[in-house]
Amino acid sequence: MRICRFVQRHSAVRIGLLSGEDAVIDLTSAGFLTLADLLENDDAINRLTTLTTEQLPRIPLSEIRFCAPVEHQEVWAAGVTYQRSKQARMEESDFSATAYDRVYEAERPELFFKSMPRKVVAHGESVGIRADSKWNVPEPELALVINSKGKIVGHTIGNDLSSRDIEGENLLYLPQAKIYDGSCALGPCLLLGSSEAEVRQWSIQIEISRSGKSVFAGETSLNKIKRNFKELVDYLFRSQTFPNGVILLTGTGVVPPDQFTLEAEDVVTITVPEIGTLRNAVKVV
Ligand code: DO4
Ligand code: MG
Repeated sequence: MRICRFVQRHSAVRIGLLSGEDAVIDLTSAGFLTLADLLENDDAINRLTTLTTEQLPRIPLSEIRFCAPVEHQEVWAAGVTYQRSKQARMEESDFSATAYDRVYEAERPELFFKSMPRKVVAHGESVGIRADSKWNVPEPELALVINSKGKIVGHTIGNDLSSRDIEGENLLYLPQAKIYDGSCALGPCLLLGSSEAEVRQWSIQIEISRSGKSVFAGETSLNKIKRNFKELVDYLFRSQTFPNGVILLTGTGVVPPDQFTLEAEDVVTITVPEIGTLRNAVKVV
C-alpha cells in the first residue's frame, strides 16, 4: 500500500492511496486526515486494508501535486553504512579518513540530524546546492518511516544532498555540509508494511541529467547496507523520544566520480521500483 500527501489545485493537503501508476484515491472523505493517523495506529492500517475504495474520489496523477510525506517528524540520517560510502569519504579527506574507517566498524553507528519537517522538499520541487561549495552531490537513500513507538511502519525514498568539499575540509563542518535550504528531499509516497528481508532484495537507482542528457547513473542493492534496520532505530531512540515519529535515511551506496558536481538546473531522479520515483531539479541556494 502506497500512501501520499497531495494537493489538487488549491485544495488543502489530503491523504491519498496510490492506485496503479496513474491515479490517487482521495482518503480524506473516508476519514483519514493525516499520515500520523495511519502510522501511529495499527487499527487504521487494518481499516485501510479492508477499505472499499469504489465510492471514493479517484484523481489522475496529472491533476495533483505531491507534498513531502512528512507532517511533524524530524528527519535523521545514518552515515557510512555502505563500503562505497566509507571508501569515498576516506578519499575525500586525509584529515577525517580514520574517523570514517572507525565508524564503519564501530558498534555505534553514525547518526546525524538532517532536517526539520517543514524544510523537506517534495517530489517535483527543487532541491538546493550551496552557493559557497564547489563540490555538491546527491545521496540516494532508502528512508525508514518510524512511528513514536520505534516501529518501522513504512519506507520512502530520500536524497541526502551534501557538500563534499565542506565535509572533507573538517568533520566539524558536517552540519554545514548536510543542512541547508533544499538539502533533503523525500517522496513521492510512503510504502507501508514491507519487512526488512523484503526491502533488502530491492535496489536503489539514481540518474542525473543535464540539459536533457544523462551525466551520471548508478545503482546499488539495498542488501549492501551494513547494519540491520532495527539496530539503527535502536540507537536513534537511545535517550531520545520522537512523539511524532521520525524518518531515518539509511546512508548512500552510490557516489558519483570525484570530478562530478551538481549544477543548477540538473535533474536528479531516484527510483526504488517498489516505492516509486523521486525527481527534483537543482537550484543554487
Ligand atoms: O559523515 C558523513 C556522512 C555520510 C553519509 O551521509 C552517508 O554515508 O550517506
Ligand atoms: Mg547520506
